[in-house]
Amino acid sequence: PRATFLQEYQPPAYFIERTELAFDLYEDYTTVLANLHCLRNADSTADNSLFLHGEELELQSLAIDGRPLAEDEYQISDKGLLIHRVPEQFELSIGTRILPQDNASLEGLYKSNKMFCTQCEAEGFRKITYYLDRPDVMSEFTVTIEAEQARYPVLLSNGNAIHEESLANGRHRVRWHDPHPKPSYLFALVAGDLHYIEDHFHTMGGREVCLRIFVEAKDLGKCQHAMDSLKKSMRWDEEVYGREYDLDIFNIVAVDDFNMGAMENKSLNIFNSSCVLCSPETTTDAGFQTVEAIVAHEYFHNWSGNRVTCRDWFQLSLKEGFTVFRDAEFSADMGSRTVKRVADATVLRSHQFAEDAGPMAHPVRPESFIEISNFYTLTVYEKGAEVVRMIHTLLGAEAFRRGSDLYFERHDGQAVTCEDFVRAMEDASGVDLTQFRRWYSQAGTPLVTVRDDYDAEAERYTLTVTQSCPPTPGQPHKEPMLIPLAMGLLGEAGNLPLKLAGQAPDAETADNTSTVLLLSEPEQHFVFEQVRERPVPSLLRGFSAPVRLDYNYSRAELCALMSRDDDGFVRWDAAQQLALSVLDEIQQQLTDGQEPSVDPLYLDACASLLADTSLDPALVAEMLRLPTESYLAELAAAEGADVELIHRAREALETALAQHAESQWLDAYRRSVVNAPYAPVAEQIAARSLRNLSLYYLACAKAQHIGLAQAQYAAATNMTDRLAALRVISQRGTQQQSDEALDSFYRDWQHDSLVINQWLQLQSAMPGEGALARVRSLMDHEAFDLRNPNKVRALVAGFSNNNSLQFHRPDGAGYAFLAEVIEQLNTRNPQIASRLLNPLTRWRNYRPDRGELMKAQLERLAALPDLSVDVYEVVSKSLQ
Ligand code: BAL
Ligand code: ZN
Repeated sequence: PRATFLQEYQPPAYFIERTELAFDLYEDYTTVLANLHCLRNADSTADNSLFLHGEELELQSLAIDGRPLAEDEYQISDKGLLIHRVPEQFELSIGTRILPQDNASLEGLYKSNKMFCTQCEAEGFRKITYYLDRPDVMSEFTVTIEAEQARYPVLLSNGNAIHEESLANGRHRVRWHDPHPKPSYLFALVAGDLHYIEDHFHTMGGREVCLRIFVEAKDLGKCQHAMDSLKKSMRWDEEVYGREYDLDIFNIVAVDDFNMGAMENKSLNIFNSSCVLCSPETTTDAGFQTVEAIVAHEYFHNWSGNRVTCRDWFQLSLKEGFTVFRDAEFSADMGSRTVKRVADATVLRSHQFAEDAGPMAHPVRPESFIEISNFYTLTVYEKGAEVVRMIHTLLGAEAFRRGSDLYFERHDGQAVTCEDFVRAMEDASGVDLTQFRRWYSQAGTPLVTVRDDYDAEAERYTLTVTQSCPPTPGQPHKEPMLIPLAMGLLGEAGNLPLKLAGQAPDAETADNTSTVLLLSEPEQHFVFEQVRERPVPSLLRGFSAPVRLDYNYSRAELCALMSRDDDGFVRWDAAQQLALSVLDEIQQQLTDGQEPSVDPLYLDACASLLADTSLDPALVAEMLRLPTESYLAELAAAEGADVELIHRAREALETALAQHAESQWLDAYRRSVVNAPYAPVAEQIAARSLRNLSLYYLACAKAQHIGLAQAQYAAATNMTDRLAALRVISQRGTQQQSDEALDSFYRDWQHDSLVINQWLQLQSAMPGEGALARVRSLMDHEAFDLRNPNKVRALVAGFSNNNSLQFHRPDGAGYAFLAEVIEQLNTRNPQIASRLLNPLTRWRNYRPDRGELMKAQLERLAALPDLSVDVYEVVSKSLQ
């Protein structure tokens, strides 16, 4: 397989001004007739041949301006159709036959349960018809769908329905027209026996938009939260970005078999049902929040992605980074800002930093790829969002808004680049982002090291800050980045006023307690004056940049930040760092053959945190959650992670924290009860979060507390409390208690596939030697289906990502299991197969006994005769 390079970008030689598609859907095949109104790009110097992408298509007819082409006028390969000579302007008619019912890749047109649906991003449209399947070819689409009326009463595509008719033979036909030119990746089609809920939204310009969510009849009761979220998103985008919706209808469809979370097709968003359906009885708080965030994300794409789209797939972060930043701010406005920031920072640090340090490391704007599906990554999405957030920090909210206005105005209807986005931000603000652009081109996580010096006599406090960035594949040397480091200084009585030497007293930062230091050099000094006591530096406030921070805090300093700093993120981070430092010490004790003893400073700090009822319970819960074993393994990568040691140390700390603060846990458990009817609102979510964490720790403290979990399970009226109790019973209860609870859960919920996915996921993380056998037997359970990505993620990815100790069994059986599943999915659904590889790509992070076993599985996969491009790319890069 050949790589594609950003440097090789060429504008298209032809445009397709109008696209007319006619679909005839049948049970055993589908025909697609495409009429493409093509026009030569006057700027192109390419010859007059035309290459159209196309895969897995059976060509049935081909004509230019009505004249069928002779066989020597074109050539077909497994990548597409080459027409040797075409005129300047012409109508190309292509008839193809496709097999959606056999399409297990879930790309292009396929069947999920009994419905037809599509997924075209990034390069799925080429499995529907021959086309210029690239985002810089934007076309006005008219789509006619014909199908059997009884089986498929609902026929949907983008834009407005302009014609409907019943046909004599029990079939019917609907025609859709989308007035907004769009690239093929935003095309969508749905046909099925669907039902909907409907609502309306009045836009700021006075347009009345009809909103519909289409689902199977059984799911009609699970749509209201998504509808509420959609309306909130539409209002928020008007208020915060001045963006108004631009059509009279907006449709969402829920589909069970879907590779991604959702897809922003113009006016016809298609959602993985797990990201749109919810109800208190079946969905956890986290599930409700996911639905709200993804509905918002896809809606926001209407401007950041659809109206202004990407020139090529190297620019993916142009729409994804920006849209993730937009949805994160939306979620922060809807709930708890600090908790949202902590959640996002956790994902960055535990998973994106790992990607940045691994064999698949790539810049936010990658420079090459073999398979673009492999680049829908945390780097492009989440780090990309952090890059946009830093621009927001550097410009300030008002100038950022001027920048986004200019960007949307300047590029409306265009396919553009990350560079265009940055230039609009510069032009609107006057801020020079020349150096900042390196965030788009350099991979790897910068390390910011801070050292300090306090001169008591001169009342001067100096921070020496250095930055570096480790080499990544293809990028051995890195230039310094522009890094906004938000910070403050904590004194005995609270945060100190900041006076930076050399800054005028009226400077923005001079009279408050927080500032943003701009790091641009390998080493810089920042001098603060009139500092009357030795402060504790409060660094990287709000996680102001996606960097690793190194400052040698003492445990006492971390306790001070944890209990008293003004910044919620710093408080949480201090608690995490304190836990890491204590875990390190325990690992050392275990290595030396000693009984672990936990620093009482940490335990007391946690106990008082737990007892402080003035704090946001959600933040308290996050502060008391210990780092995961997989994150600890990432941190230990340099010396080779020892999974058993990590597990034992973490268990020891968990038990100590549980027992030391048992009465506080019990008190928190009792006082955090929610008496109001379930609502997915910040206050209730916070209470449930602390209560369920308390339940977990209580069960760690004493076996008899399992009784509390059993009582909670029996009395629960919502899935958050029910599942939390089940998790505690299954992880901490006896075999019998666990089996009984899991069986009872299955009996109660077997009719609801999304609920059963949570049951599968929960079991994938169960401790004990039998874990792998359990997962294997669940793969044969009636509730499992290898074709359904949600089930694969729940059970298989759940096991390999969240069950560190059992996945990394010394006999290598965990690795062999994962490779087996990847092999089964390799040709069927290469995108999912490739994603499952992730934990194996980290083989260098582990001690050689495990690392070699992991590598052996990668090598076995590499030797498969029919390796998909997706899997090939990840496996081969991991072995390099
Ligand atoms: N564009 C793919 C799904 C999403 O990021 O919204
Ligand atoms: Zn997106």
